[in-house]
Amino acid sequence: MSEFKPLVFSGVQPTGNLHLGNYLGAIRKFVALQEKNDCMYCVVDLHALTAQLVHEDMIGQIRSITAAFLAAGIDPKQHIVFNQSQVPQHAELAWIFNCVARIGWMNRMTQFKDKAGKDREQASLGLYAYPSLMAADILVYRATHVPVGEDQKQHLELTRDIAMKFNMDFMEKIRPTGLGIDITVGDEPVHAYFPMVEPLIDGPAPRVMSLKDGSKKMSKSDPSDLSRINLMDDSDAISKKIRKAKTDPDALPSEVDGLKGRPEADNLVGIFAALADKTKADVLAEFGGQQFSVFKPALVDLAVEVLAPINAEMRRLMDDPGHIDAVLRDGGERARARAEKTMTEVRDIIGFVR
Ligand code: AQP
Repeated sequence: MSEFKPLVFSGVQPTGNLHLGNYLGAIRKFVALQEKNDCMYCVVDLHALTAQLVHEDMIGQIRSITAAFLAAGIDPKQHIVFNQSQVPQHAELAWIFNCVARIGWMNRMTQFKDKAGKDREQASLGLYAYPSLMAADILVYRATHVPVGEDQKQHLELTRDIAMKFNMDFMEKIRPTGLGIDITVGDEPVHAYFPMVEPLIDGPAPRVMSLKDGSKKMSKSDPSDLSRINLMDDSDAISKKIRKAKTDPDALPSEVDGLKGRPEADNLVGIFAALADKTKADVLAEFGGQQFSVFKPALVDLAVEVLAPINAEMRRLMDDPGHIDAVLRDGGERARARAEKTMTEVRDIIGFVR
């Protein structure tokens, strides 16, 4: 793609209990990527205000997401772990991107439609502008790769559109600064300041569905706690939720094709495959022809085996909030230095007086 130095960036909102979807769709990928890449992982607390302004325990939620990052295996010394509000440059760049993005682009965002619901007039302006802040989160570090679940795909396409429009609109101003690089987008040569980010969505579980409804994604904000497995759930809760998970009366098929039209069965097999680091075909080779009464207990054992150590480490870390805060402060300081470098350049490109 480009000669931009590869940099991985991703964020998680402190909006409630982290669940298996967040873990399999995002956090586990964060851990895998840190081996070969420079990575920045952010608790995006400014985003948490978009759907609900007042949070009873914002500090606790931020610490809990940070604890999940660390418990899952992210190394905050080698990489950067921080919370978004410590780096005001995110909000500054988001304002500039609000002026780059077009209303027509924002109107197409399906997550806004889902989250705003029927009473759109009552949704916050922040919820509407959320993708523009997300683009700023990524591009304020000129990050190149973003591991996310499938639900974020459209926002990353918008991030590319914003980067492209900024690059094109300011092309003549970027060139004399010597800050840009030549990239090719399609067949077009572009003198770019911002890279075209690559979403990293593939993985065994890009979209984990609700345990109560196989057509809805597993979500922190689902009112039913039985719809999700939380990283803080103990083994009894995990067992209860999997036992109560919606299924159909048929036995599991022997081939992946047989999962078509059976969203709940497909979801449970997908979760098993992701937790076991196997394919769905492997799982069906083992459980094809078996009833859920056999499959569910095996899934409970596997989920507890994978999640119990993370759960225990999260609890241990949460007992030492001073340590978590120190990690965030250190990460925030390093992130601010990087973000300020970009913003100094962006201010120069735009032509603000220093
Ligand atoms: N069900 C899911 N399957 C796979 N990946 C998922 N992610 C979220 N849900 C699933 C991924 O987790 C990362 C962090 O998500 P987030 O908290 O920043 O926002 P979200 O996507 O809005 O997650 P939730 O759980 O649905 O939260 P609420 O209910 O607050 O909106 C992202 O990479 C996301 O793709």
